[in-house]
Amino acid sequence: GKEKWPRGDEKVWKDGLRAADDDVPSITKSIVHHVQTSLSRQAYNLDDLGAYQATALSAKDNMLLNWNETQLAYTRKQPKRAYYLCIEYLMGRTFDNALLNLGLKDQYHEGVGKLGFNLEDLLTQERDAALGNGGLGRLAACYLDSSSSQELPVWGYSLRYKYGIFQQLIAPDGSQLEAPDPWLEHLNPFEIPRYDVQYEIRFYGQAERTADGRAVWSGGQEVLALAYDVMIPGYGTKNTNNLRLWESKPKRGFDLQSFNAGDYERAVEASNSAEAITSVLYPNDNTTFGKELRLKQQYFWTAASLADIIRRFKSLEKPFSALPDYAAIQLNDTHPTLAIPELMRILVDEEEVPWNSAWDIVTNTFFFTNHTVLPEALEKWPVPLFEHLLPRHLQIIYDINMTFLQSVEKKFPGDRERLSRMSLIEEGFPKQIRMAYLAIIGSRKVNGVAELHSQLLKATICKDFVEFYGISKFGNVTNGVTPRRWLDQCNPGLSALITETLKIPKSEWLKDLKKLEGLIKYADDPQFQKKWAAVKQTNKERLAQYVEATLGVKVNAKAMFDVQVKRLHEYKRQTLNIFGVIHRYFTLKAMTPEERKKANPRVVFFAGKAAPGYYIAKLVIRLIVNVARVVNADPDTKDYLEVYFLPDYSVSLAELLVPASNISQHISTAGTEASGTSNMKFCLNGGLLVGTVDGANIEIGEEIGEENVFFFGHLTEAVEDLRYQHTYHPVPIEQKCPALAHVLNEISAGKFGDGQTYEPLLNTVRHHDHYLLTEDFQSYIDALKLVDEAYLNQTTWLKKSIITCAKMGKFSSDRAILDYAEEYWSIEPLKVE
Ligand code: Z15
Repeated sequence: GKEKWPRGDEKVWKDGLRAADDDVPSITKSIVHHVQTSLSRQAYNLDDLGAYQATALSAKDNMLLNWNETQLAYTRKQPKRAYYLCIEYLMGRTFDNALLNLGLKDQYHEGVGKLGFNLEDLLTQERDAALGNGGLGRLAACYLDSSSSQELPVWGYSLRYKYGIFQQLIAPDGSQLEAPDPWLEHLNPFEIPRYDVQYEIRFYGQAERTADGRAVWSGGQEVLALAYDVMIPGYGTKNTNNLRLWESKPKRGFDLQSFNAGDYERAVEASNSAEAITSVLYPNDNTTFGKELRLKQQYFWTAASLADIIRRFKSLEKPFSALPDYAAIQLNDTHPTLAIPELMRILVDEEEVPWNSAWDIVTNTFFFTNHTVLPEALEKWPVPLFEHLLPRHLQIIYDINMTFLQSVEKKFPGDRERLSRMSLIEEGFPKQIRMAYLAIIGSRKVNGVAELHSQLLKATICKDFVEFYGISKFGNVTNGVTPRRWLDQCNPGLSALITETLKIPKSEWLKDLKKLEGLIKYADDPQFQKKWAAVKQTNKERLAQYVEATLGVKVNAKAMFDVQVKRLHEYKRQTLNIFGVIHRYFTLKAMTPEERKKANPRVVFFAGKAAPGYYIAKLVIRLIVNVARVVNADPDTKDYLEVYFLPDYSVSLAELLVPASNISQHISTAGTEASGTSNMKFCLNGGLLVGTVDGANIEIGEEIGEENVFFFGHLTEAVEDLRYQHTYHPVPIEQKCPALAHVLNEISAGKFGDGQTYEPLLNTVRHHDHYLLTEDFQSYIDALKLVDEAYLNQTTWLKKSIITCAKMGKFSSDRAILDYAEEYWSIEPLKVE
């Protein structure tokens, strides 16, 4: 029979239970306690870092109480849960968000003050948790915030990288340098190691087939996965979900043979190889990188996560056929696709479920989101590499493929072309496994991340699969962002103004963002406009202060702030922006001082990291830095144009930039940016959008009205044909776009430092022009001219800004996560009382 819990005297247990420290005296007591015990320090000599750690530990205690209650409620009520598998979580800082969500910010402010510290200073002691590259990882972070806030039972699973995204340094010549990000070098107050949650993960070895399509996988290397939990508090609720991160460890008694043979060094090396798995985040965004260690990361993570999910399911004592009633597993991009053959392996080899029943369970448990249609980002793994590392999984994939192709043959008899198009194995030397196809056929449903992207998916990558399965397997969930971090926290001035104007508590509109529409009726109100403008001005000055403190330069905060911040990538076309800046510079130079006085002063900010091996992207950074050097030093234009490249873009830097923009640029070649999410953040903070008709820009335009957006450029439908023209009937750039030709020639001629340096970059535009700069440059310049004219009239500008913010309700990640919960995972909110 079952043991009785708790053991011992129940009353003694009950007496030991703590309540949350939510009044100021209890908070200060708990902080002092942590200074003395957890940190083993004392009041004298305590610096900001120590004070931050003790204060964060005290806040963590409060979160833990909620976490415990949430998990207990899940265990007791056994709801269906969703698991969000994402290889990146770009969390940023936790502390401020935790205080906001716990509703304890004021109390902590006061308590910390009593101890002689300033809470705002302590908040900046925290290092960003930067376990992600860009949009994909930040989206996952927003979705966790919304899951807890909407009281949905969702857990995240990922890897606990020892080093997050590299720190970016800019050398004097403008080159990007990369330094490691040792974010764990101090205590991380927000993680809980779970030494009782460990799994053995195997690599390499042999797979020997037994009866009924089963097999035994043995030998090879075994490592341990150790769980670390990160609490995800919800806003205005007790619900606190979990993000479980795996760390790789050598197995105890690891390579005992080498120890016995007296080869101590070899054994230690092997332990290093185990620890290497979760050592570093791969710094590539929107491109693949076929390294064995990356495949090892993917398997290590999905195998540990599945072992954990299956262990939890087994404790319910239900038949495996009920798995889809208790678990939905979201595959975020193809990186966790190995979970599909891994679940087949567990069910068939270990649990002795017949193959067909196992496949039925699998295809009702997984869901797949695609985040890009760029061909270079579609994952394929060479069969020889894969077979060496995961021999049993290759057999399973071959078996899945065979059964699948038989059913295709049945539906489309004799269509050999179709079979080879749809096969999980791409023929060639070597053969490659198409991970996206495996994710599609192994999932219940598939979705894209904005309307246009989901349409393109159905028309391209998924076309054959739509014909095979029918359209209803393929859907769309437009991305969203959390208004807690991306409005209330990063822009407290605007948040307060909104609350005061709507005359409802902020907790209401922050959880029901459509309520922002209540601002529309004030869009013309001069008093309100004045306050709105004042908030923006304060935010611009805050950014200017940061730039002065970090770069040592004074920024003209009266000028329009024009921002493009995102990963450096050719398809995102930071080149278009910097060429536009050069064009503007030449135009200003050619004016008389009198004419110049009528110009709209502008400060252009760039920030973003380039993948360390992405040569062209790094050249773009170099060009921006050197253009900035020349332009900012020119007394003729100084009052009208400044350019800055802010190094080491991060979530925390975004929190300063987003509230300070007058306009932001989202100018990808049409059809290339699946969604974009920073576009949503800028608009939510009343910045206007300059963009192409691409990704979520389109839906933003639909919501806020096209008259409030500066759209330009060719449409997706035109792109294919234009590229064809460029390849087969090229027209010299001087003829096609003289303004752009002039810019390129001046760069070549050495106007911004040695012209030779930039030739490889300039040639991408002169030849092929895959991203169609020559086609869009003139309309881009025209759009920026319209921006200048519109900005001259501050009354109409402010109206646009207010309406933009007011109509962003759709883009809350609460809406997005509820969409996943209802239309995909079939999970329901479970309120923790
Ligand atoms: C990434 O950040 C995105 C897609 C990817 O396939 C990879 Cl590997 C990384 C981005 C998209 O580029 C962006 O358009 C989208 O908003 C974001 O994912 C979140 O869906």
